[in-house]
Amino acid sequence: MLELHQFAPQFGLPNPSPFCMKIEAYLRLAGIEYETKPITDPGKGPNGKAPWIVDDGKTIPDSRFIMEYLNRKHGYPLKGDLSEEQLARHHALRRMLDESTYWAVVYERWIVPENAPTIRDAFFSSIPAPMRKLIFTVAQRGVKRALFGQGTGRLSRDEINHLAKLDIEAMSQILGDRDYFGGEKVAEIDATTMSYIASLIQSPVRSETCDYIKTKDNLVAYHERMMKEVFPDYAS
Ligand SMILES: N[C@@H](CCC(=O)N[C@@H](CS)C(=O)NCC(=O)O)C(=O)O
Repeated sequence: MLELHQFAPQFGLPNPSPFCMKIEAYLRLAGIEYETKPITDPGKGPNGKAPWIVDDGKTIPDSRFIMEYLNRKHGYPLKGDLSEEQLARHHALRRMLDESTYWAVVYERWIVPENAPTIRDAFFSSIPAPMRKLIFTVAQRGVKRALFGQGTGRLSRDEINHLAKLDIEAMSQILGDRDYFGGEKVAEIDATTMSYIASLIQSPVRSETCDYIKTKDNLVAYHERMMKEVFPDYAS
């Protein structure tokens, strides 16, 4: 059976990582059997990041390549009757979330001083308290470096939240009054959108972006619907 290597569930979410959650959502939506293999150190994975899968003796890291692989193997199970143009729009939306919104989530969780202890005590709970602070400081330094290299780390907190709120506004406009980002039927894009929306609505930390998304009635209703449909074992 396909193995999904990912972090353990946290914060009432199937996964604290939107990259991991979207693969699990995809597998459930596509009806592909899988088992989860909990990890604590993504550094031990094939490219040092979570998630990765092992399937038919092949190890595949990176949610983008995992989805491509599963699409090829299972005949694009979530394509429905979407046109090439619709699929291209979904591609652009997915990249916005993975390459833009994601970094605002990371910044708020790991760097903002009032938020970081929540993440420290959740992600490093197995490490005794005095040691935990030290290990977290080292991990946080790595995250800071990544944020600075990517560019988000060079912005102020207000600027970061401003940009993330534009992403939220775009998502809300795109969804409109439809049930799914795929349209009338659920589609591959919904695995990604639902994961980011869940990470923000059920965020373990407070931020302007998290407060803002809760003002978008269509995204809140979508979140509640999708959690019931895809992750009834986590829906509240
Ligand atoms: N492009 C990758 C990104 C995965 C990723 O950034 N995963 C994060 C968790 S949300 C991670 O493992 N980070 C560990 C690190 O960067 O050291 C994907 O789509 O799977």
